[in-house]
Amino acid sequence: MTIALSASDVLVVVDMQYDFLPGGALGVDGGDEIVPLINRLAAQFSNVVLTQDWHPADHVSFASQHSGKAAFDTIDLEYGTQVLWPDHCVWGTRGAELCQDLDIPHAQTIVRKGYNRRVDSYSGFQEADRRTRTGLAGYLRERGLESVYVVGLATDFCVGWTARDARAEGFNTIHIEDASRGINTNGSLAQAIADMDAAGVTRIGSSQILG
Ligand code: VGL
Ligand code: ZN
Repeated sequence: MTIALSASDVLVVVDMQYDFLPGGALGVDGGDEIVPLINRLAAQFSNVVLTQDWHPADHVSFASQHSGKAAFDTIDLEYGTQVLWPDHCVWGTRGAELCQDLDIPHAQTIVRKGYNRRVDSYSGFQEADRRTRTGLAGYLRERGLESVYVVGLATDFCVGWTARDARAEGFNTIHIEDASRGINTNGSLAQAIADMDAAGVTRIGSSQILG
């Protein structure tokens, strides 16, 4: 059975940037494989929003900023445990650019996140301090959008956190599982799926939209 999409549905395409594609600074296995699928899905939606991970060169989430630390180590910051990453999505660099093979000319807005040096932001809705808002929830509400479909990279970080926050904001939230790929560090992928389930995020496959 396929889902009939309506004008109050929005597709949120998370972080489809060169640094998250194979060969990028934080390349996600299979990240390139989902581009054509996301294009086909996006064609079915009248509303599409993109997110873009967007960091200053000295961002707190970069292992390079913490002596003695390596990528994928964790540290404790004021707002909680932070995974340390290779430098990625530095604003103004090619790695931060959205993949040119995305074919979504009708995308309506791009939400950047992670631009505050001291706070990471996996979620498209709010930063890791769980207080600083990006404005996305207000944007969706003002546009009368009610159901949020989430795809992109990476399932266990930016996709998962964006989906959970969408649900927490009261949106009907659907993760299209085969249109996202995970990083999977220290069991993060299974954890993210469990967390989304617990939060009330619905999980579907793209065939439920594309037939
Ligand atoms: C992401 C790690 C660091 C993501 C962003 O897009 O999932 N992951 N920054
Ligand atoms: Zn990042």
